[in-house]
Amino acid sequence: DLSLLSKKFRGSMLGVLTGDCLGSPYENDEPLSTASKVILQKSFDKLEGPLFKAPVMQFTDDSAMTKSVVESLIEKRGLDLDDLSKKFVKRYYQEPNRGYGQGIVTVFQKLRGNKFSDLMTPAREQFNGQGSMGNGGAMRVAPIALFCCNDYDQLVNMTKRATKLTHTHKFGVNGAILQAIAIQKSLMMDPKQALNYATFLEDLINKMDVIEENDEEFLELSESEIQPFKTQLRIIERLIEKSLTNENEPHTDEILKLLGNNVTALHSVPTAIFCFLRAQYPIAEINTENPMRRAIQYAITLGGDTDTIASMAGAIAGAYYGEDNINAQLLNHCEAAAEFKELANKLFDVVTTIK
Ligand code: R7I
Ligand code: MG
Ligand code: MG
Repeated sequence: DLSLLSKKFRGSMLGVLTGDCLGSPYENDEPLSTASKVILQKSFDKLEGPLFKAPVMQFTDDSAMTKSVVESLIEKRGLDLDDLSKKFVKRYYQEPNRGYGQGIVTVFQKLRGNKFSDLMTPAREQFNGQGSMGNGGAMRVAPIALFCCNDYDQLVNMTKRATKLTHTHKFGVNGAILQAIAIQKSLMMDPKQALNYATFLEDLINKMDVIEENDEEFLELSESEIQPFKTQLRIIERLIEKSLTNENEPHTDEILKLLGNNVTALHSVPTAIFCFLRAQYPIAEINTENPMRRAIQYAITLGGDTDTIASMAGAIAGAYYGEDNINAQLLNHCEAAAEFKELANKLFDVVTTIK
């Protein structure tokens, strides 16, 4: 169904943008208190209501880098690392104050310094040669997941290559792959059929089991150390199970202790997937019938890297539900919403002509 698929493209791209715009004012906050959750609820209600005059909410590096990825995929009709790295760097120097990660700026400086003659070394040199484990690869991966559509091998391959321009640490790369798989999987599902969280997670677990290969040099380590993303996915399953039995709904403290809410991929990508899956069901102190809004709003209440976790949850939710679940009034309050919609349409055209 091409019309549904195009709605899902727009849903995912606008999910990235709205999650980022809505989440960024709360970045680095503590998990929200009950009083702050009431304020957040009212602010969402106002933004979704008619005739609300408010300054447009600005996007951050998450959307800026996503924009470079989608523009490059459209122009080059595929992944062109030379073009993509130039777009990242150019956009950074045009608008350096979009809240970029502390470390990634060094990569941009080195790429500009070597005039893009060596695309891979700057990222490898990050953090004393271990590479960045930040969530910057994951936060910008949505257009790649949409581009690859239903081609799984292409998705894994392209995500690895695009991520390694800035993030070479295994956790940074595998986190981006996990986020990409979650989006692609959501894109291919029928939103009218009930989503079984256990089946959804089981598939991700099986895929991460292969991706996080058991390396001989790590034989001394436990499974959670060798396959950390797989381990986190199992934790998500337990947390949702527990929350649905109601008697002992896990507290935010417990969720954060287990999943995390910081700028590392390992402690943010699984959290975003958790928010998406948990938000299919009602959540205390969040009043909305819309599970996509619920996912974004819930991600923000967890505090920490709110723009990125809300944006990644939005990307998955948008790929699943499509643009119909994004409030039109709300979009008027998000910078560049019309442009993101247009880019989603162009990407959709490219994908449908190639495939
Ligand atoms: O991953 P990255 O692009 O940052 C994205 C985050 C998102 O939350 C955005 O919204 C924005 O706020 O930043 O940028 P990096 O600088 O590569 O990684 C982000 C941060 O993760 C770094 O500044 C470090 O604090 C931390 N980090 C590490 N710390 C120690 N050792 C990443 N890798 C390492 C590491 O190997
Ligand atoms: Mg940001
Ligand atoms: Mg962030």
